[in-house]
Amino acid sequence: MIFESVCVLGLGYIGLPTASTFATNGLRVVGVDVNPQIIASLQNGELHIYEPGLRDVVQAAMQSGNLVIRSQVEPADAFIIAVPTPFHADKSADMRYVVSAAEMILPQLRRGNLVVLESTSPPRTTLDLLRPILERSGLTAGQDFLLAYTPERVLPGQILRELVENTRIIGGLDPASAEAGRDLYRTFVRGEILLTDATTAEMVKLMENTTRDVNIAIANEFARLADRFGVDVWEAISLANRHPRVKILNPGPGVGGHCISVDPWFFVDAAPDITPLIRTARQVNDTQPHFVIDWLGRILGSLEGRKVAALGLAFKPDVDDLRESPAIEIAQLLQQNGAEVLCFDPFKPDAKLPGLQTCQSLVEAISQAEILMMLVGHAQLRALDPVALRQLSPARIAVDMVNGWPGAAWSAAGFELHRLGVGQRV
Ligand code: SAJ
Repeated sequence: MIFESVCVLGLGYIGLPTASTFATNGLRVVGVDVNPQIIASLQNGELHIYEPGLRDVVQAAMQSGNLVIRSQVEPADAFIIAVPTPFHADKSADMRYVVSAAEMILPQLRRGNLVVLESTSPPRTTLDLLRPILERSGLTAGQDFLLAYTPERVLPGQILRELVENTRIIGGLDPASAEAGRDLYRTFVRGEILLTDATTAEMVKLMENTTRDVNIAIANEFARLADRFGVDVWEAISLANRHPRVKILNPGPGVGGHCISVDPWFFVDAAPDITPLIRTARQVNDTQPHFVIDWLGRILGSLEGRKVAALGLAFKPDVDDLRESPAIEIAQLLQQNGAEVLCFDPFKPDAKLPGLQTCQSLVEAISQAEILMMLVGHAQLRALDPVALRQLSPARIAVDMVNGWPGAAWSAAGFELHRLGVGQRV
């Protein structure tokens, strides 16, 4: 099939790079969002999100005339839904954005169109939720229009490269739908494109993120065990990883972001009776900030009145995304335990967070601190020079949650350095 135009619904971390990349590869693209502020800023050439290289691609796409930004869906050969799928307070999937995107497509859906869902979704969403909504048009999926699911699998921080290079899985309602999806994404995907059915593709996505979540949970549990048994978990992991079939991930302050901390719940919610492992892994990772606070209480004594510089707020290194960030949860818990916390993130120096005091600069955050705490392994924070910090801060205690500060250099500079997952050797 040949595609000349595509309409992308949702201009967030996935929709915007996808829409722009289609446009720079020659398709006419209408990017649609329901948030008027996002539309206004994009129309002024400003981005509401940070992703390395994205500004250039969006500007190139808009300057070429191939990408236009709209608040309403316009007719196109294909429609791509890339809207958020968060969860409710009870951890059930909140599919309202997918539903409203599908309803926005309805009036424009024509015979021969392809509709693709990219949003991470519970198993059978394409068949049982999306299909019936689209068929309210009077057209039948598989006969009159094509319907597919393709998971986005790009890593924040490397989205533009991974969008093009990663293997793409496309699951069709029927083989013709999957093949049409392949023809569409071939526009820019240089990696392999593998075809399957829609529900398998949905499961593949959830399985990937669930596997990562479970693996991080075991790493976090190893850190707790190492702490109890007087072992350095980082050393133990690097030695265990010399086994040819073992690859343990990194423990840390917890699992954040809008993917790995959310997606496994879609399985648990859809089939609670058969998913005890997935649920437990989620609980381990969700409680990691509390473990961190208990550990800090044990090594530092009472937190009451202690002046802490909390360095790093993002949900992971070298991104500016603060969503579901365990670093923020730890800063809040520190404060609830009586500490006086000043936060700084080099990627979001102007972050405003409820109940937390944020600083515009590193110096501001550390100049009165008693304890320096690295919560996120941003390269800039890892590279901090302890000798220089001694001149800028009265702090003599440092806490490293991500094994990012070399112990010998910090001790030589006169710091008492504590690392998460490193128990007292006796
Ligand atoms: N984390 C650890 N230890 C590790 C790795 C990560 O504690 O060893 C933490 C991070 O600090 C962060 C969280 O886990 O808080 C998630 O970070 P991540 O880098 O593992 O993943 P995301 O959420 O940025 O992106 C994931 C990716 N999925 C997989 O690697 C299987 C990405 O490919 C997906 O496209 C993305 O989710 C998504 O959108 O679903």
